[in-house]
Amino acid sequence: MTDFFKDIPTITYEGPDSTNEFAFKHYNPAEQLNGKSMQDHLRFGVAYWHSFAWPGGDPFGGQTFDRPWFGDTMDLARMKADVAFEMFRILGQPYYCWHDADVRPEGATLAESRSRMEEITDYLGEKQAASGTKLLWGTANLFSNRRFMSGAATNPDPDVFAYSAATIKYCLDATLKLGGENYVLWGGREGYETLLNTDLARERQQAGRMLCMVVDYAKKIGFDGTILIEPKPQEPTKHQYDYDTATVYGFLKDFGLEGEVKMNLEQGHAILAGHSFEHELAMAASLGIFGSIDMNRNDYQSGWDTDQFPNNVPEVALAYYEVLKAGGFTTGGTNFDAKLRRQSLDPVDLILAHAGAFDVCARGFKAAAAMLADGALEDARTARYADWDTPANAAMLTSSLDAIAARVEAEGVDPQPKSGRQERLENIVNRFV
Ligand code: XUL
Ligand code: CO
Repeated sequence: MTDFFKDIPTITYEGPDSTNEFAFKHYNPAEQLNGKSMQDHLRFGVAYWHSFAWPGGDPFGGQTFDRPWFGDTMDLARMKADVAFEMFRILGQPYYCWHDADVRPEGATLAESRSRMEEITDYLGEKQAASGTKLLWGTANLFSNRRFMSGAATNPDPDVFAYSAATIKYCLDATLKLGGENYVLWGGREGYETLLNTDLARERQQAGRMLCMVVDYAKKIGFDGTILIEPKPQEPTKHQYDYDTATVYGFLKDFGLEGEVKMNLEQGHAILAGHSFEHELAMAASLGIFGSIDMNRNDYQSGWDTDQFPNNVPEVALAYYEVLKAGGFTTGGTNFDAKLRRQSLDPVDLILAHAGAFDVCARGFKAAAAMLADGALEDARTARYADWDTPANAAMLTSSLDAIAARVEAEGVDPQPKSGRQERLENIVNRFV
């Protein structure tokens, strides 16, 4: 036991009328909806990195957080784990996620980094078993150390490719050992700063081969979780290859991996790509590659990846609407890849940021489920395309330009514009949020 969160009570559900700061008002983990508990629908996960490894820096200043476990010894890594699992107990969320670099200090050599990973995952495994908290996903940090400054798999230096492969291998081993339900690849440095020094075709090939080897190795060791790619258009690189869902799908198709790899979609990354979050979710679902979400938002004015906790129920509702239409989560979940603002110094800020985010998501999720059950939106969408259901119209898609042209003239086809009814549909959404 540490005393980091001393005097902070366990957060439980008290209902929408509660004014207790330390209570859920909307997230009742046990509440049943469509035959499943809210806990099982939402599958909340806490990100180790922003909550326990991030010092509060920004481009103009360093550490603001004073955390007793900051440092690079294994004893401090164990203290960090103790505090993390104390927060998990207070919040009661079912999952957490890590990068290797978050949970233990890097060693002087790859072998030492790997053996430290084995040591800390023994400890994390004991803590998981004692608490019931599970690993939603593991991932390798292939972007912080200066060796990765020119990329990991896409690096011009084959030694960095090799180092990256070896790092992913031990991170996959660690994820399997801890029963992780997914493995994530976010290509933070897989991109370029300037085309003047970049061979795009070669780098894309290297990234594709690395991903094939990841999929092969996961199968070899019997990892039956989902391999996920997390797209982001830029930042830290000027251009990142995993730009958005549609771009990643083209990449997966090229390497024959579209049936092997799914997407971990992040709200803030969707915004950076010039999309809405629901666009990315709907696109992934339509391509059969929806996997999991990072539910952290960006500030719409600052234009960079601010990783804030969600607080906009209508936005979250539209996101979960797409998640529900895709059939909900299987191995995926709702990870909060979210960090406090650097002025939010207190331990209690960390707890209540998450508790509030759980409530925002629960409200959004319930609104989404109600919109889907109501059916008015889906009925309107179906009606909009109904003319395609007639045999003559459906046959057009396997016809030819000249045959269609002949029919247009013979039948005097004369399209009559119809309203898209956008405001009426937005009014329907407003009934639920
Ligand atoms: C970076 C980001 C990462 C990934 C995991 O923007 O979202 O934290 O989620 O590497
Ligand atoms: Co993320």
